[in-house]
Amino acid sequence: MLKALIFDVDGTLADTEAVHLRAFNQAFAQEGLDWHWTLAHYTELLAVSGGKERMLHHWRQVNPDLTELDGGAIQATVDRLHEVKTAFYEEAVNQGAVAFRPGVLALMEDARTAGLSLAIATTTSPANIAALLRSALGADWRAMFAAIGDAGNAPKKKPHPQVYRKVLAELGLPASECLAIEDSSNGLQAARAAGLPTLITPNTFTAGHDFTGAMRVVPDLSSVQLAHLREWHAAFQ
Ligand code: XBP
Ligand code: MG
Repeated sequence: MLKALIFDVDGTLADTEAVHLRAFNQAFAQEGLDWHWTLAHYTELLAVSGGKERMLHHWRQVNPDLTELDGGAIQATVDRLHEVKTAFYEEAVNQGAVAFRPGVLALMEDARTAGLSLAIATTTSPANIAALLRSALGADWRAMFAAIGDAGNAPKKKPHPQVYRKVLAELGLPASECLAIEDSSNGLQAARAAGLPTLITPNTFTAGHDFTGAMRVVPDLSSVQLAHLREWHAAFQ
């Protein structure tokens, strides 16, 4: 029986990646770097989950000799860039740059009314989650979620299943009684490796990903009702 919905954040709750991209480029400019990520390049870079990991990956691409630098100095630079990027992202979200994707809010409300638990499983930073969910759900957003896994408490990024395993442990439920809702191949792999049936709602950044193994792929949640999820979930077991 379906008892909990576990939502990814970036790309699933909201189309955030264009806002992340702008924030990365603003951080590079502010910190005096000549890096500038185009939309096409960023779409490729999304194969690397996590903002810090993504910047380090890019740095290694543009400077193959990076390993000769001091590891501590590299990490300090990436941490600083990420701090600046997060501030730009938060500011944009606070100014209303992103809204929930169609159907997300209605499904959350129906699930809660029916007594299901809601949870979050994301690789993104806690500050980003708070900014988005505060703007979409209001000041009391935290009380709506039984568990939140994020970059702060699950450092191994998707496709590693750590964040989903952590959320399942906090929910106290077996994976078979939960459903993950994701937008990307890395997210799908993480959820499946944790044993979770997974519904995919792709977006422009992830439309070309491989979704083999998904419970179902739908364009968005606008025509997905809780009754559908219960039916698909029961048939997938
Ligand atoms: C999303 C991400 C995140 C964001 C940036 O993946 O990879 O890294 O792009 O956020 P998912 P941070 O939706 O699978 O969780 O800069 O805070 O890492
Ligand atoms: Mg995502």
